[in-house]
Amino acid sequence: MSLFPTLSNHETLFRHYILYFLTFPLEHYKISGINLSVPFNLKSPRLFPCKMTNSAVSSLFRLSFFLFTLQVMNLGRVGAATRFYQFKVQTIRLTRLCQTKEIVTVNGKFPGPEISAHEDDRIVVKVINMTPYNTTIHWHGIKQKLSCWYDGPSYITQCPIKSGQSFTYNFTVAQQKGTFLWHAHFSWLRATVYGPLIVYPKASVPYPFMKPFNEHTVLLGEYWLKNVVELEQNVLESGGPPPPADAFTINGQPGPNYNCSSNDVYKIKIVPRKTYLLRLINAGINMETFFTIANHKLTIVEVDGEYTKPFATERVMLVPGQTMNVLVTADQAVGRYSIAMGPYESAKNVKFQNTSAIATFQYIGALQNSATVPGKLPVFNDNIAVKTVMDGLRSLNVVDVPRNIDAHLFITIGINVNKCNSEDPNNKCQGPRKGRLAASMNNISFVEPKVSILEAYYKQLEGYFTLDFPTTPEKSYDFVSGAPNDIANDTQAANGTRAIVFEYGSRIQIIFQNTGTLTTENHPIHLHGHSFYVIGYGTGNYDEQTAQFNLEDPPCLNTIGVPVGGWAAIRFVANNPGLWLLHCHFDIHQTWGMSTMFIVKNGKKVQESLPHPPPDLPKC
Ligand SMILES: [Cu+2]
Repeated sequence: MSLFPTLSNHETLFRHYILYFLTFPLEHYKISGINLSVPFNLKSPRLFPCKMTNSAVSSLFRLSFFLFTLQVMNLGRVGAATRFYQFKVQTIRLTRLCQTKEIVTVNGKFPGPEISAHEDDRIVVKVINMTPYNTTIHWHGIKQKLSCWYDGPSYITQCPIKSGQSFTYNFTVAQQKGTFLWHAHFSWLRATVYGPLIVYPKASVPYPFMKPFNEHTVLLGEYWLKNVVELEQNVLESGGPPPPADAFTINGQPGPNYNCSSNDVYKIKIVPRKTYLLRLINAGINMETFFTIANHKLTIVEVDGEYTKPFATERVMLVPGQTMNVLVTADQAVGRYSIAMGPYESAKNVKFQNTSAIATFQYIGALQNSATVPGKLPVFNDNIAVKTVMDGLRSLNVVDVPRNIDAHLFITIGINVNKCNSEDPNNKCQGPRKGRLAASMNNISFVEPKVSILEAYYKQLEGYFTLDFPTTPEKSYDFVSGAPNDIANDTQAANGTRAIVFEYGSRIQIIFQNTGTLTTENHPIHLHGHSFYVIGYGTGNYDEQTAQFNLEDPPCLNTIGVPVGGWAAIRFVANNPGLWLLHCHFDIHQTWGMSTMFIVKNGKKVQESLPHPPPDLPKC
């Protein structure tokens, strides 16, 4: 919940002054025994005594100059406001699926509260950790231009906020608008610690499509009855696969297909013949999911906070971390229609939740007890349904895709089975062939450090990470059908906390290649700090000779579902100095090591350089 209403420019400026006075050393403003640090006395004539010393005049001059500077700075952000929020991370007791259990929430809400802003606004969120766990918050899809310190992934850009501590995130949504999400970025806490982050266009700037009658945010989630932090620890310890979620949820509600849930149904009430904008957000943990509304067309108009050419479809697939705006017109007979969410599982021999979450798309005027028209989801492994939607994604306008490339990367992504080195194989090596499951990029399994890597990089501390992440896999083989050494059982990954360094402004192309080391699978790869153009994708091994690229109007995303047993090509300009995580947005794959880090060096100018760390940055 917003602590303050939207602030006008004047109010924002005044708050800046107050914040300044509250944070600047007070002794700077002691003049002739009068303490200027009390900002509310500023307008009092008694503030300026008759007898003023030289130092008093000097201090007043400095003060006036500072206030003037602030005014000038603020003029540079005409129309932008500052939105203040307070996030109390706290546990509550929640009943779902016949059981009451403790879950971690923000402000006691599940799903969490909405943050809303307009393009170019500043967002300030004080996060207070009242739980026994570590936590951080990541603002998924927000580029954090020059504010890498506030990006959020624990042990990457910051140490976690420990129990009882707080940290204030402070960033702008510069040149960004659309649907995003915020979520915890520690262990699997984001299973319940997530919420929408909606950035509206600037006042008086319309959507590039028909103005909807109303908007609704639809958060897709996965719900576990077990404590998710312990769940992650147990899975890691066992070396085996994770258990599936106990339910899918739509805005926190599983719907009537689950036990004890016939009343736990989210409803969207709609006026016949009107058109609605649904802001779909996949906040799931380990599953990609299909989404449909019975008998209604979904017209995609935005993905990952970027407008797309309108594309009408009966169903969509969202990978975890992905957002999608769709228009839906209530053009059917007055009644009740299912909103359905179900699994897309492209891996083989994997246990997964196969019961759909159901919500209701309910026309005003529908009879209370009328039957709900069922929705039709694709079968769980319908790769064609996924490709059909992907083929329909095009940027609204012709976009500026980098044509000349400074750095070509080829990154394999896949699951590994590491050899069991434990003396307790029955408990510690529950993966296939009595090995331990792992995941990797270029066959290197990311080892999470216990320090903030960004801080280590900034302070030039040695020994915490290396700069040798390879730009191509160290072994070349038939990625889709073979193992690294072409020997059926060699599926071992190397370990490391490695980064790759880019000069400021580098134009980068990455081919992500799925491997079949254990099983091929669609992986949702997410890049922090940048969006990227998805210029091509296909099945099988990437082949430069036959690959076809769209350099005119490819979609601009921050999370790409790399096709199962296939590849995807992206391009972007590394123009945001700092250290950015690239990882699979299945938490289990991230836990197993499917991550790496990009360092973008400072440019030549101040506005191309990473600022100093904030003073309240948590310590490890
Ligand atoms: Cu993955």
